[in-house]
Amino acid sequence: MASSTNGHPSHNGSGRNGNGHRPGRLRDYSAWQLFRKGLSASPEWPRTWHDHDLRNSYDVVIVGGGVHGLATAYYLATNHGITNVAVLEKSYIGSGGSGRNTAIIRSNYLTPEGVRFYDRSVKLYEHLAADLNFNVMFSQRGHMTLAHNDSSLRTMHWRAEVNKVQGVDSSVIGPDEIAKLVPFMDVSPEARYPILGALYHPPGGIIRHDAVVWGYARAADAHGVHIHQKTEVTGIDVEGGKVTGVRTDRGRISAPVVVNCTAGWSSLISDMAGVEMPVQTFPLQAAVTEPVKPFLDTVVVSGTLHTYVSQTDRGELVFGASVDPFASYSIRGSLEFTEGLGGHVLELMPALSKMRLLRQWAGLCDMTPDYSPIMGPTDVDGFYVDVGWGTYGFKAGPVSGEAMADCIAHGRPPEIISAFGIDRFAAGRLVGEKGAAAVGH
Ligand code: PYC
Repeated sequence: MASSTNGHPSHNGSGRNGNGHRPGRLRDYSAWQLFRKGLSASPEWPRTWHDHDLRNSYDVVIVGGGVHGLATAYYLATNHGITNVAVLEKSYIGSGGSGRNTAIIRSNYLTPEGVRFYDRSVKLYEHLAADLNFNVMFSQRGHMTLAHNDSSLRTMHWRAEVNKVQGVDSSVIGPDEIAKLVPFMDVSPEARYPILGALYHPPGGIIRHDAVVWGYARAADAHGVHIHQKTEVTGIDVEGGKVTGVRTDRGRISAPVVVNCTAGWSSLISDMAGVEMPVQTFPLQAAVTEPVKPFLDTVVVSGTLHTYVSQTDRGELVFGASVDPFASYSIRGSLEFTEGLGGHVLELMPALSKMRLLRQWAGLCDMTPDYSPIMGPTDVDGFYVDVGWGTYGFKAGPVSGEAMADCIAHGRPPEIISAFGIDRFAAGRLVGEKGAAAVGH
């Protein structure tokens, strides 16, 4: 059951989607029945998605089997009836950024374009479990960004005002209120980095990121989309300024529409179509502790201390930091990260000094010059991009899928992504979202 700790609505996975379609039938099972069925092939419990032979041609080929690619396929099918769609994933679905993030959902951005866009994503996430008939465990437990100095407090006020104008619940609160929400945090004026206030955003929270990927995959598959895992794109064919198909390590596919929904490899895939991207790729590391009793029911972010922390429903603390200070495609963890993280987290929450880290991981972040994504058509007819997500990609999955599907179906970007076109860099119409980053970059 999706949880809600602060009165915001959340939904479990019992409903049908907007078209009355129920992707997969699951009954209530006891733990023992679940275990038995998990180990046996049961006709009552069908495969979540299927393997297919590669067709010679599809109407739309989506490169990248993460939340963006799968959501785009799902909304193409459900909102526009376009089902002759292939999602190509070089590894397994969710193996990239969608499985390598800290699962934070929020819409307290800095620009009106950004706030509207991410707010639509929060709204879609609120109904996603019901739409997909899959429990994505969205917990709207509130999101708090701490200000430790006057300039960040000023930015928090700025964001709160922009958020309110766009109808997003977000306000600046003081140390007393912070102490009530997170009782064990050191809000004393004697702290090395005293907390002057925070931007508090009640609808923000965390989600089960794998479940979002699996839910979209199952629902897209149920609508006839072909999900091809272990299928690497090796080239994109363009003739006379028009995309004609892709080459893969399993053969060639003709397609009038190809969509780049990759993260980490977005500039390499776009290069194959001859489209240059103003993107640089940086690793972002994160870590998780052993589980402990629930004590933290808010997401806490400190830009000054380069860290953010939340507690999962299983009790683990999930920590993240800034992106690594060098461009790289490496997803190896580093000792520098762990040491820095430990020092910073303990400044905020000294009581955690005895907790043990269990694991750490890294994802790849494609950073654009203005920290906003690049979405929509390109100069190559039929070649679309949904890339450049920096550290904001996972939270944008549903709205990106919905908007990209609309863009492909109508051949032009819908209003909600019109500010994020690739032409904005040459035109100087940047959408600066650096000030809304969880931590400094
Ligand atoms: O923007 O909330 C965020 C975020 C957290 C981790 C990476 N990005």
